[in-house]
Amino acid sequence: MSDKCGNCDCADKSHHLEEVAAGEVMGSLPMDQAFVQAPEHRAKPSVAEADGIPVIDLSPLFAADGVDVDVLAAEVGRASRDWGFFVVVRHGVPEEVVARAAEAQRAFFALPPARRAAVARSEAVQMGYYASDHTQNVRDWKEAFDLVPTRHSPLPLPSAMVLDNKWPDDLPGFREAMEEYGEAVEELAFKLLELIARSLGLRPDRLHGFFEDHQTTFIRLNHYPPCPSPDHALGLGHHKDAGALTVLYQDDVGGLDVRRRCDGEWVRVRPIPQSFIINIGDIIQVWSNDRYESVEHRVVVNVEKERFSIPFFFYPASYTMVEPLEEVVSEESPARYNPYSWGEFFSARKNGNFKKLDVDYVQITHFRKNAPVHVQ
Ligand SMILES: O=C(O)CCC(=O)C(=O)O
Repeated sequence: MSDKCGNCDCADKSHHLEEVAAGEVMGSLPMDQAFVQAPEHRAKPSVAEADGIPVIDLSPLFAADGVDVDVLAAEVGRASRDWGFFVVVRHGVPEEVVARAAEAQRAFFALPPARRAAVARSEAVQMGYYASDHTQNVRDWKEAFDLVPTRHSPLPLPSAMVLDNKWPDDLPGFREAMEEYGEAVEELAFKLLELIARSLGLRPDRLHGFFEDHQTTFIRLNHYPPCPSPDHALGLGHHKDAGALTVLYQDDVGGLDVRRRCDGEWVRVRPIPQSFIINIGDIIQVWSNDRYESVEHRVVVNVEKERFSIPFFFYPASYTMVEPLEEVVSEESPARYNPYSWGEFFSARKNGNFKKLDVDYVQITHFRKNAPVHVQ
């Protein structure tokens, strides 16, 4: 039998087998050393639920009578500045669209391992299934499936990596549910972009152009199986989101922690039905020249319950040069970052992650003016 992979164009199908094995490991085998977090990164047995997380009602955006959108924008601006994340309710994404996507997600992860592995991502085609993700070089207790909303045709990344979808066979309604979800959440993402632009005193559509053609946005379906050792492992290690913003659906299990800006403590984000969590990402941090900052977050797992979440990573086109916007820099507030290519940054992150390279992730701090030179 040939070792050539029938699923993707790689010469060797062993990576799919690795994904199968990893899928089988989760929830059934004892902890492996690869999952063990350094003591300072482990979750304490109890993490306080956060008080005062901004919950923003977006319904004024849909009211027939003219509303003062600037009031809402100011609220978004305050939340972005003080927390770097917030929760939105009455956001306009229909409940049944979210429910269909959540149901399709559960159906996918209920497939036998070999069927999940049949749509495994590869080095060249980075959309699809995987169960061996590492954050900060420690393995995450989760499996995931990445896909791009199909209305977009992202260009190949500088590393020639392509973002083409792999759809599972014989999973009726899966693709349709994901496409419908992607379209509805993208509408919300554009509205948030407009509120953020207004809050920075910019033209409402000032940031839209970065996303109009060939955006590299993708959706991730996360599944965190029950974990025998939640005091040593994390579902997802601490990190900040690299893109512009993230629109996150979480189920009712809970486990998302964010690092509170005012005191640096990890606090738990309580699930609120029919809400989305919005994270400010690194790109908005750079565009706003640090007026808003991306927030560190992680996912804690538990012994009993599996958990599902769906982040929508709103990413610009790969040819975007990311730098502080000219409207926010001045003589008193000079640009704090050198320009960087989003496509190269994104490729480096994806590549390092796929190959599990034991190197520091490329970070926006490497582009800070006067930062030490970063060798990739
Ligand atoms: O599962 C979650 O709540 C967070 C997911 C996340 O931060 C990610 O996938 O980057």
